[in-house]
Amino acid sequence: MPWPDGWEVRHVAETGSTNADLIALVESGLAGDRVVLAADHQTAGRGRLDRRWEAPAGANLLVSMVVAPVPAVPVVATHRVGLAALRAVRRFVTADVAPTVRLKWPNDLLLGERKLAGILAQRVAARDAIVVGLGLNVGWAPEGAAAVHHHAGASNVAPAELLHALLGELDALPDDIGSLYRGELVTIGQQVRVQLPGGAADVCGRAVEVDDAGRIVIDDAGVLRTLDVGDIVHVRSAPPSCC
Ligand code: BT5
Repeated sequence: MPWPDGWEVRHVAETGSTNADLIALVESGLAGDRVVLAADHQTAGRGRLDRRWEAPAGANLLVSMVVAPVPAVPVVATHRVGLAALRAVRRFVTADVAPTVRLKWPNDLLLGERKLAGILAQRVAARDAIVVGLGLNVGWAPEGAAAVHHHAGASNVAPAELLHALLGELDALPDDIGSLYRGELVTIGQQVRVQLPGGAADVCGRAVEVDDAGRIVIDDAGVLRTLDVGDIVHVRSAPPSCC
């Protein structure tokens, strides 16, 4: 099946990280907007904050794409990929499960309460471009995470089918995705604990909104805290103090 119009999908069997490779290609002028790099296997898949992204060879979708020029609000590039991935996944899972596929701030896809996909966006030095990488569990998930296969009914889904759907969904998104993104965020309205990088104390409270710059606003006992990075733990029942 040909890729949706205008997309150039390059494929490698194995590499360290598709994000690292695509950044190098953009830096050398060898990849522009709408170039996509997919790998069957990554030996050094990157998560955020120097964490690792794991997947056995051939099981999952491991893909990076170039967004150029950088949007006025750069984080919108990540939101678009998250929304498109969510819509693509919903096409393949059973109807009872589809509504439980949601976004978690800042960049995760959840199925129920389990992580289904993660996104890592990186600015390309000296170029007006961002590389957005997506790891989506299709055939395999680590302990405690979710994979599309387990919820896809009888038929098996290939990672390439999900990529095909994702690129189509990206093109189908409207220019302004603000309300769509917020509407799919399971985090809003929840009692949360936000773990900050660098060992700062956790922030606890109710997630009240995501602002136009993509930052999350936490109501911490009446004091609003606006955060642009962090890992969220959703705290289901609201105890007097969640930290
Ligand atoms: C992310 O980081 O969720 C971003 C992951 C981005 C991966 C893609 S794959 C294609 C492209 N090329 C790359 O090199 N990277 C991108 P973060 O929120 O930091 O989550 C990482 C954490 O999720 C790890 O520390 C593990 O605890 C967990 N994890 C690792 N592999 C996982 C998986 N397959 N499914 C669910 N959780 C996973």
